[in-house]
Formats: sequence, C-alpha cells, structure tokens
Amino acid sequence: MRTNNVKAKLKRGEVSAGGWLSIGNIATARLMSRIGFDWLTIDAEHTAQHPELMAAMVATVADSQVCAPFVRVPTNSVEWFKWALDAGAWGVIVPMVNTREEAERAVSWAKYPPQGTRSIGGVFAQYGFGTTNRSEYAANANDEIMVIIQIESPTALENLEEILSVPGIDVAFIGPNDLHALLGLTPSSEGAEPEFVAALEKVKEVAGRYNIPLGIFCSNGQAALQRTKEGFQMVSTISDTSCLALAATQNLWVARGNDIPEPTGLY
Ligand code: 3PY
Ligand code: MG
Repeated sequence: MRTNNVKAKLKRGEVSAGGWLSIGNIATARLMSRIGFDWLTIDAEHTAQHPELMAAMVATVADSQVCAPFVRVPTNSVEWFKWALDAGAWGVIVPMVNTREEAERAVSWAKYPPQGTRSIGGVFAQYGFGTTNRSEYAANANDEIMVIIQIESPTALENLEEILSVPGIDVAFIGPNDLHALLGLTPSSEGAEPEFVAALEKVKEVAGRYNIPLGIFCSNGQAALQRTKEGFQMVSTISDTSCLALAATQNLWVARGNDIPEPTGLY
C-alpha cells in the first residue's frame, strides 16, 4: 500500500504544492494529475459534483501514481466523507469548520473505529492507495488519511484553540475568500488588509502551538511561493479553471497584438 507522501512531507516541515479541480471532468483530472502537483483537490463544494464522477476523478488522480487525490466535501456531513474516502481519496478538505464540535465530527467521519465512526464497506478505497488488499487498507487508513479543515470565518478564529486542539486534525487550511467576505472585506485569495493579515497571524500562532501545518488557497504560483515564505506548507497553486481562462485570455490578446489584461475575477 502506498503511504501518504503529502502527510509525510508536511510532518517533515516541507512544502506540498497542489492544485484545484473545479471542473467536474475526468479528462481534466487525468491531465492535471500528470503535471507534477503533489496533490489535487476535487472540489465538491463550489462545483455541483456528482458522487460517481467524483469517484472516477479520485481514481484517475490516484492511478497517476504521482499525485494524491483529495476531495473538498460540500458540507461537513457524513455522506460525502463516505463517498470520497470509499472512492480512494487520501483525505478530505472540510469547509467552514467553526467550532470544536464540528472539528470533532469531521475527524470522526474520516476515521475508522476506535478513533472515529467511519463505516467499513466498499471495495475501491484501497485502490486509491495502489493496492487491492482490503485488510492492509483498513489497518492503515486512519494513519494515512488526512483531515484538512478550513478556517475561513471570524467564528473559527474565535474558537481556534478549541478547534485546533482536536486530535486528528492534519492541516489548518485557510479559505481566503470566505475569510475576507466574513471579515467584511472584498473577497480575494490574496490581500494585505490589516484585519486579514492579523487573522492569518492568529491562525499561524495557534496552529504552531498545536504543531498543525498551515494550508491556504492561492490564486497563482507566485502567490503560493510567497505563502510558503510566510510559513504555509500546503499551498494550492492554481485551479483548472484558472489555467484555462488565463491561458485562453493571454493567447487571444497576444494574437490580437494587445496588452494582456489583468485577471478580472475568481476562476
Ligand atoms: C476560500 O477562498 O474561501 C476557499 O475556500 C478556497 O477555495
Ligand atoms: Mg471557502
């Protein structure tokens, strides 16, 4: 069975650079998973995903053997945890975790007993880790599977100690757009507003005390590089939709002999 090299890298204090799959499509997942990203997140929060398509995308990413499949579940509810993990995902990214109870719930659904309440079943979870050996998977899943919780609200900031002290949390992953919006700022993946910067500093400080690596969504590779310099280890560098929109725009404008415009929004 393969071991979760993303988790291992983070534990060693190294950076793990990934990407975001916002398009529900196997061909895109196949292409992106052969580029060299350490991991890809199949987004089921802001993409109206079908569970079967998500499962096929997880399998495609896992079968690349060079890229870890994660799923961002749409909400902190048990169904998508089951579907994602039983499809072979190496971890779940859980949006909007605001309380200790919500963090405990996420860990519980992701871990087999005795650490959690994940139900045993399905035949493809182990395929995600490159083996057909169900028992080996069952014995190691709790150690390998990652629970990545999103910190993206002032409520989460208030409850940070209670949230990050929950055993089994692998990464505190900032959602910068929601965090901006809920702080009353213009949504953005980057930003130097004092409230936003102070929020990041607070997460850094508390996560550091609990030895939890930090992650963050970034709009491009430059921004991701900057975040790694600030101590973020799990950085999403680009999404499939951004790749498409930015490259298409750039080439169209170049062909017309025009200056390339600034990106106009979130992709
Ligand atoms: C956010 O920016 O709010 C995210 O959740 C990243 O997609
Ligand atoms: Mg968000």
